[in-house]
Amino acid sequence: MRKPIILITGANGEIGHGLIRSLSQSSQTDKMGLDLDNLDKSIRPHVQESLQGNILDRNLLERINAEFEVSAIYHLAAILSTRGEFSPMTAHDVNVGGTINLLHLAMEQSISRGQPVKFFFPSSIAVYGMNSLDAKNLAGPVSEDEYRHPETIYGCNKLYCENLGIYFSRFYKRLSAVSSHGRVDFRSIRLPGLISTQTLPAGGTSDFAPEMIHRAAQNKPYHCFVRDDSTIPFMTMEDAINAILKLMEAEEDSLSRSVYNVTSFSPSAGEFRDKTLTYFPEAKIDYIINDKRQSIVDSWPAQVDDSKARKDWSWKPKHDFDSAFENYLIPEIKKRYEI
Ligand code: AKB
Repeated sequence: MRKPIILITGANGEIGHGLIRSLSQSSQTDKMGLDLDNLDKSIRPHVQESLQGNILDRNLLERINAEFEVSAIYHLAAILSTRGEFSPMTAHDVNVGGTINLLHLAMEQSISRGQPVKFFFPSSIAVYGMNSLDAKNLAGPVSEDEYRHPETIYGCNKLYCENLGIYFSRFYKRLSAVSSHGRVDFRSIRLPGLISTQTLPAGGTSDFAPEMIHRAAQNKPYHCFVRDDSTIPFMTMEDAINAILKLMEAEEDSLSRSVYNVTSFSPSAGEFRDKTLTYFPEAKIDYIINDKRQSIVDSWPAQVDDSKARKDWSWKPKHDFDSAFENYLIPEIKKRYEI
């Protein structure tokens, strides 16, 4: 008999750390953490299986298919927007090749188990492209079906993988005699910039906000790489994990779509700086603009419309900008740096 598990890829990542801890409290099913590197010791107690490997290694995925019964996949492994721009071909291989491999695993598992496999895919505000600052500033909250013109390989990959997931869940091998409709229960959230207190961001373009807070907490100077008026949607990692779990627990017939926006607040970089200074008045935060990374942030919407998530699966952030700092970011980051 194969061992029942929930599979989390990118387990060592920012979302992986928080999600694995939450899943260990919310689900009785054993968890498998899969990552390119050995699992961090901080998350090992929260998984029953850990595997070091590459999501591009089909033999590895075949081994998982043979030895385990996978009821759900949280596919978090990805190369983010800034890092992807230095190596678009590698980003495509990992972000798209890895995702189609995991979707194929989900389909194989569903066929062999005779039950649907739930599949969470973290998409991103990077799928949007506002094509000018005027368009961005005039657009207002952007809904899921607007401005889907990504300007990074990461955004292109995420938008394509959203459609891959919909294909696998609704149209897979549509000329076959037997329909595979519904075998893969694909669900996705276009995540905004995320602020985690437990992990440092790696390779993203929204990293300026979390980097600023972590550097201030360590009393280290920070050179913000975007202008002070740069505005994109953000949320705390705590709210992101809550949103992911809430979407995955929602009744399938309550969902009007496969891909949803969520957001909590959209402060400018300058407002992040001012708020950070109220808690760390000695912090040294200035601006050394990286024009290339600035152009990426300028292509992303200032706000997104998350009314469909609120309507379909009762999404509601726990934190607004003020409470995020007061009740989550500052207390948790002071614990992390023993301040
Ligand atoms: C990035 O900056 O690339 C990510 C994202 C906004 O999806 N954090």
